[in-house]
Amino acid sequence: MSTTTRRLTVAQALVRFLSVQYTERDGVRHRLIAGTWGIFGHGNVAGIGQALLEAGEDTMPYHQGRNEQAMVHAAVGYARQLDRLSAQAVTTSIGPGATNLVTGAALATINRLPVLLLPGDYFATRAADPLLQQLEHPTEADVSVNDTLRPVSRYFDRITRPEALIPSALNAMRVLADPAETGAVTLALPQDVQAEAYDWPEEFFAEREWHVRRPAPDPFELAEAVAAIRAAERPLIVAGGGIHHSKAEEALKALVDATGIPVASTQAGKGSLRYDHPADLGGIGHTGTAVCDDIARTADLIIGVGTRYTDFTTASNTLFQNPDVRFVNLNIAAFDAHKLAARTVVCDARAGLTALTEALSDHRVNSVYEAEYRAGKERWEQVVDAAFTADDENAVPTQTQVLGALDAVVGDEDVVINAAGSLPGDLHKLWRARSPRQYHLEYGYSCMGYEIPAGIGVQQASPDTPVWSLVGDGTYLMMPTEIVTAVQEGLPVNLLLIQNHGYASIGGLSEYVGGERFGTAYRYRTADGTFSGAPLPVDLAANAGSLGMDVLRAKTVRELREALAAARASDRPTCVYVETDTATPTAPPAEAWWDVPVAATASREAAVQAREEYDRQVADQRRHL
Ligand SMILES: Cc1ncc(C[n+]2csc(CCOP(=O)(O)OP(=O)(O)O)c2C)c(N)n1
Ligand SMILES: [Mg+2]
Repeated sequence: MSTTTRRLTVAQALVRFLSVQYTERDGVRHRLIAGTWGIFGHGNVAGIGQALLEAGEDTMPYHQGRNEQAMVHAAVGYARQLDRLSAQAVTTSIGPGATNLVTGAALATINRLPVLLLPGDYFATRAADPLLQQLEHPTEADVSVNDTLRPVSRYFDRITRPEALIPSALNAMRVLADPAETGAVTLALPQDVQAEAYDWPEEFFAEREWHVRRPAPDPFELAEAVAAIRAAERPLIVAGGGIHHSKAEEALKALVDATGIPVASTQAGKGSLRYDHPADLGGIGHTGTAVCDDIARTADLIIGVGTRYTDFTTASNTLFQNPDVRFVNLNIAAFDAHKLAARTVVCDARAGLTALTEALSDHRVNSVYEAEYRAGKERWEQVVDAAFTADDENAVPTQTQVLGALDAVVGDEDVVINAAGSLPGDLHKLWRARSPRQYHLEYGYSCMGYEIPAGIGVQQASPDTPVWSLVGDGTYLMMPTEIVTAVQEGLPVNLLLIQNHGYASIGGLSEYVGGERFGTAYRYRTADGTFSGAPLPVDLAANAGSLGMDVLRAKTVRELREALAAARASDRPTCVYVETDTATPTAPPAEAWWDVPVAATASREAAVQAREEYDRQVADQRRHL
């Protein structure tokens, strides 16, 4: 029996293959690779570039980016908005185009968000080495700069022969669609191989559906978890990003409504319950709310659902202070389920929460405990109100008042995106998440520059949803490039740009750890060699305007609210620019610690004192065994 074959280049075959891959979960189908971002150079211009051209927009939509890292951020934002059921690919030239992917790949892998990376690579034949941009390794001839993508990828292969694409492409799809393993997947493509023709079996191009599984809890593990919850006096759920990925928000609400167990959320998990649900205690940990951290300190059972327990969540292992505290972890990844010596339930979040609700339908926490956390939540609501509200509408807003103005303008479905600076802490403490996808904080990698490109990805995924990218001035300067992409694609992303002349967050941290704000302000260099002169005369609003955005400058609280409303109503990408009052403290202080080691010996007094404070705090650190 002869097999039918089709003669195509490796690049043409890959694009055709990618265009017919689908995910399926709960009976709903999505394109697994819905489009391809690309910046062309030698290494992909004649291979993947030609293949995309030949395939056409209907088969494989192409998006033009400005920076390779930013293209990955856009793809990550897209995948997160679609619960990881649809992803995008990113193609690059060899050398610098490829290594620009590394930061984006790390971000994707850490946050467990799928993206397919297709960097060009050196000639498999080595016919003309060294190529332009080739790193020649004197002792390991098969090393290329793309090997830097190995530790940040969940799957990596270099396609050095055409037929090797077949198993590798299938494995790439397996990993991208796997709810536990997903992240960045890299297929490095030597440029000569991309252009080489091969007779591909026709079956390679047949539609393929990748079922995104929802593993049910193991009966033994479930029974142990149920027993632990029944025995607990002060249980607390820690809701992580896994709840969103699994679309388990309603299942969480059902469990909470049945049992009265309160919910703390990580940065990735915020919005798992609506902010006004009586059991939603808001953010946990270093950037958490007072009520949440008080309950966490005294809880005897922590039920982690879809969380990685980062240091921000555990306050660097100083938060869970009850001597008898125990952990039950529901996680689809056994690796995370086993953290903090927990009882494990390795399963899909929705499946696990639904099973717990069934098993605990007759169980409710003590009413005294319920009254305690509800009262704490009401007190915290007043803290939020105080931080959001400005007494004088004609004054320059503080940063929390900027968030208050945004809070007054957004609807239930608006998406608010942020990743780094002082905003993540303020948002985690204060933001009132009204719907599951509203709070889009990338805090696995907390990568400055994620916000604007991610806004594009989110807007592509949800064309009718107002999208807000929140950035500080430092973040803006790091990666404003994709504004051009939003303009080109007609995506009405809103940019809220907060000018405070430097790294306010790191300045504050530096002061706390005895660093005296060294190197954190954007100021002129003075005669003594320090950056302590006047603020720099940069005009970031003009910069955003020069890249094609509409710009609204707001000087007061009132002007800001009006500008935000106008931006939201506009169908063009719009930047709302505001300078903030940094002298008036309106952000609530940290309720829990974060471990940033301080110099053990120093000649400057600030560091000596900071070390004394450090030694006091670190004494609370414990290992949960
Ligand atoms: C790519 C990257 N580089 C460095 C950091 C470390 N970092 C975290 S916040 C921050 C400063 C952010 O400044 P800005 O965006 O102006 O926000 P602000 O702190 O002023 O609120 C820095 C340098 C980071 N998170 N990401
Ligand atoms: Mg700043």
